[in-house]
Amino acid sequence: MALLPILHYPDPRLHTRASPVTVVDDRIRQLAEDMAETMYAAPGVGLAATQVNVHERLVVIDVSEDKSGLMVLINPEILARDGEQTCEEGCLSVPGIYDVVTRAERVRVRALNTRGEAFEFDADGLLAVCVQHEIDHLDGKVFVEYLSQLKQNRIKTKLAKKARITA
Ligand code: GNR
Ligand code: NI
Repeated sequence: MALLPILHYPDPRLHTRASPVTVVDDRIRQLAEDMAETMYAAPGVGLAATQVNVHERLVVIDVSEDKSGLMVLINPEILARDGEQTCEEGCLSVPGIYDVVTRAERVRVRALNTRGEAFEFDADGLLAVCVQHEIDHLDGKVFVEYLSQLKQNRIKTKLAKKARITA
């Protein structure tokens, strides 16, 4: 078990497009465990490998109140999306910043589990938001990129300043 350091926006490594996982082996299972531990410690409801500087398509999500709903999604894909919802989002890579983003209300998702088996599920509400937010990370996209350029610049300045005094 290990806590992994989380990259903070505007770190350019957050804009890396992750590669598909080719073999689901013990290395991937260990990474998933460490990412889950890191997500719970933060605490957060999701974490993409991109955020811990591993550029492979793996995310962990748990939107339950009691850590009972851990999902590990390997090579996740959105097969269908439906409707719209607007949710106030935050991100462990953009600490202290919260703003609203409009995304699909419902998504159908296909992924591999930690045994390398394909499975599909439907998500709505916060889980749907979280799946879309995490897949964006794997594509090198951070939620603040949905905000106006003015807001993005303010967030960059604020976090760059904070990084200077905490580094
Ligand atoms: O912990 C998180 N909370 C959250 C709230 C609303 C919308 C998305 C999220 S994901 C975030 C964790 C994170 O940064 N995952 O990449
Ligand atoms: Ni995030």
